[in-house]
Amino acid sequence: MALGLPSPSLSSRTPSLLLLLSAVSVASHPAAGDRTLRFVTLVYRHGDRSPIKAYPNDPHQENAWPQGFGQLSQEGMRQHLELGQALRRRYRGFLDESYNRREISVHSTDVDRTLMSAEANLAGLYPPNGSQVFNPNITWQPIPVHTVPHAEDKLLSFPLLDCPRYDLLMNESKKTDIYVNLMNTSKEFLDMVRNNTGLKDASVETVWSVHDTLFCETKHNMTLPAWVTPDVMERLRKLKDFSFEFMFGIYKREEKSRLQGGILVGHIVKNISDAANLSAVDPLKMMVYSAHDTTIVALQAALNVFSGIQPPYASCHIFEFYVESNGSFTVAMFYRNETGKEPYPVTLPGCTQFCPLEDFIRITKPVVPEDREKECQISRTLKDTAEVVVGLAVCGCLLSLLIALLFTVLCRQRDHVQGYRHVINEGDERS
Ligand code: PT3
Repeated sequence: MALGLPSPSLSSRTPSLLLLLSAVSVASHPAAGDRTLRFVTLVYRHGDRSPIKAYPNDPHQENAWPQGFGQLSQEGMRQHLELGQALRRRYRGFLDESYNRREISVHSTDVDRTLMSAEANLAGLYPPNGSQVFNPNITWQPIPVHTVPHAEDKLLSFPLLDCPRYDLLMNESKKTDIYVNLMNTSKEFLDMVRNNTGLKDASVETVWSVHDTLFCETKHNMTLPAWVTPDVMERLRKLKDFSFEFMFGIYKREEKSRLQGGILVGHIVKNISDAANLSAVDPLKMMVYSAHDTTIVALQAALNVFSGIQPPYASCHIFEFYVESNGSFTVAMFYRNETGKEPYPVTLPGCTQFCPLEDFIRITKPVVPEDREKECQISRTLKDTAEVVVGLAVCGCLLSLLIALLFTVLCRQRDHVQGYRHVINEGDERS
């Protein structure tokens, strides 16, 4: 089972990718050194799934999939079971051997594939032993996975919508050179995709879905139509990776993050800061979020550590919070994007691998919104204000002209009426 190694992406890579790739390949074991692991946060993508949808001319429609669209496959279940087992190995001695409801809290988006992935993962992390075996025929025990309805989810379902300021930033992103160039160089290709798929709309932003469908079909040994050559798949893959960067980066990454992944960063930083209270009895040791590729990208873009490549199935971004031997606190990040390999260390730009907590908070502060709802409103820029002033002035002039015209007409009418009476009066006098 391969989760896929990073490969070059479209845009020029940020220094963070270099840091990520040049980093030491073996992660520090949580128990290593003089530091003590205190709290862990995991954000993972669900496992292998069926496609979200088919394109109109697709020979494989929904009935080609055992559970229909968007569902976790058995391969996806195995991927998460394996991740859970790897986490059990990594955190042996930190987590209790038996499930302890006080030490772990698991949250998922309200989607079948993420809920099921969390369950498969927990089966690997907490196989029951001793008194927790409730049925000798199954090496599994139920463990709660919390969720909120999609419409109320403001933490894990990205991109978060209903944000006019974000919409504006996305429109402005379409004016960037990188986007315009890509549009121009992809025009013929997108026309070809549109013709073959029967889609009305196949743009740089929407074509990821065609790649997604074809990718799932390939993974599940389905025959692809003749137009889908390896070159076509490669171009679709690049466009799909670009669409992730486009959503959360490329232009005004920091501001986009304040409206998107920065919310999750703020939440994680808050939980880590709470874990710094060493006098807590039965402290929470692990917070787990089961989510999507977009969740990991939004998070990594906010942290400025996104490599530009779609996170593979069951990939996992790890935050480890330590108490150092001198009593200070540090945060270390890791990214597991390949089955069977230790997670890669990820360094927050501007900090060290074991980043002092206060530096971690200071560096991430610019992407954590204070009041997202307010920031989502479109603020009046100086240009907007000037436009409003000019508009008002023009309206004012027009109104004055209208009043002046009205006044003149009224005066003339009055003169006319008075003149007529005068003639009558004159006539009366004469008679
Ligand atoms: O595969 O991780 C993924 C996707 O995020 C998927 O889970 C999803 O929800 N896509 C949204 C399609 C509109």
